[in-house]
Amino acid sequence: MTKYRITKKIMLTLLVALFSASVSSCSPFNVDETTKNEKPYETETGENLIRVGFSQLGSESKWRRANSVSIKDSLKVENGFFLQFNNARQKQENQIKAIRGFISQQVNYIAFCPVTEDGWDTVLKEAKDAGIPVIIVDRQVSSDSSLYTTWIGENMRQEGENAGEGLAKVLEDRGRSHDKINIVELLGTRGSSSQIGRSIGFDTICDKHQNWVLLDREDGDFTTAKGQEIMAGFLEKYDNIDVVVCQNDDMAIGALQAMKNAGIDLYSPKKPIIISFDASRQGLELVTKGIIDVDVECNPASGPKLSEVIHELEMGNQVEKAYYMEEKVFTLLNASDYVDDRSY
Ligand code: GYE
Repeated sequence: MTKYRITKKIMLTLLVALFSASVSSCSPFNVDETTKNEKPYETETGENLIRVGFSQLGSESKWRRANSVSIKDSLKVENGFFLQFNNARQKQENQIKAIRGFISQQVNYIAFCPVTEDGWDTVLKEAKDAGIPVIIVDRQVSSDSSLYTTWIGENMRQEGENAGEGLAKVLEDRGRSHDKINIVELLGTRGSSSQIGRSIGFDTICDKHQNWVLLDREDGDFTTAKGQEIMAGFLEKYDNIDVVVCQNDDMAIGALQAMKNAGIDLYSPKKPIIISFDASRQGLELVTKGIIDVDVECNPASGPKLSEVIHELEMGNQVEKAYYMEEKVFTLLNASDYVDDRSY
C-alpha cells in the first residue's frame, strides 16, 4: 500500500513536472518555480499573502538578471507575498499577455518593467477597470499617469548627462577639450525609456561641445552579441573613432571584443575612450583596469522599494507618483572601492 502510494506520488510528480515543463516552454505565462506552494495564497499559519503578478521584460543583461533577483528576493512569502513572475523575453506582446493573465487571475497588484515606452494604454485601462493597482518598475511608459499607481526606477536622462559630463572630464584631463572628437554610439533597445533617456541626456551635453562629432549610432538591443556585431561594423567603416558610448556594460563587453579582434590594444592610451552604463561588476573591473573610462551606474535593486510601496498601499497610505533609485558615476578614481561589493 505504502509502496503503491509512493509510486503513485512519484508518477503524479512526474506528470506535474512534465506538464509544467511543457507549459513553461511554450507559454509566456508561467509561474516561477520558487513561487509554487501547495496553498499558494496562504502562509502555513493561514495568513493571506499579497498576490503580485510581475512581468519582467527579459534577461538580456546582467543588470536585468540582478533586477529579477532583487524583485524575487523582496517579494518572498516571508515578506507576505505570493509572487507570480513572468519573463517576456524582450517582447511586448508577451508582457501584455502576461498582464492580461494576471488580470484574469485577479491578483492584488500588477508590476512590470516595460520593454518599450509606447503601447500600454489598452492593457493599463483593462487593469484599471479590474481595480488592480499597477506599479511600473525600471523603464517608463508614455501612457497617462492616471493609468498606473506609481513608478520606481532610474533617472535615465540624468544618466545620459552624467555620461556626457564624464566624457568632457576625461577629455579635459587628457588635454583634448578643444580637439575634434569623433563619437560612435551603441544604443539600447530602441523605443525603451532607457535608450530614449540616455540618448537625450547625452545629446544635451554633446550639443554644448561643438567639437564633438557623432559619426554613427546603432541599436544594439542591450546585448553583448549585438554590441560586438555593431562595433565590428563601425571599425570597418571608420578609422578615426575617438569615443565609443555603449548604453550598457553588456554591449561594451561585446564592443571591446570587436576592438580586440580588430587588433586594438585595449591597454594602450591611444585606444578609443569607452563610456558605458550600468556599472556591473565586470564593468567596474574594466574601469579599474583603465579599459572602460567612465561607467555610469544604473541601480537594479528596486525590489525592496517595490515591497515597501505595496505594503504602504495595503495600509491605505498614499504613495508618491515616482521613486528614483540612487546612482553614482565610476571612473578610475573610485571604481576599486566598489567593485568587490558588486553583486551583479
Ligand atoms: O541598463 C540594461 C538593461 O532598463 C535600465 O536595461 C535598464 C537597462 C539596463 O538591459 O542593461
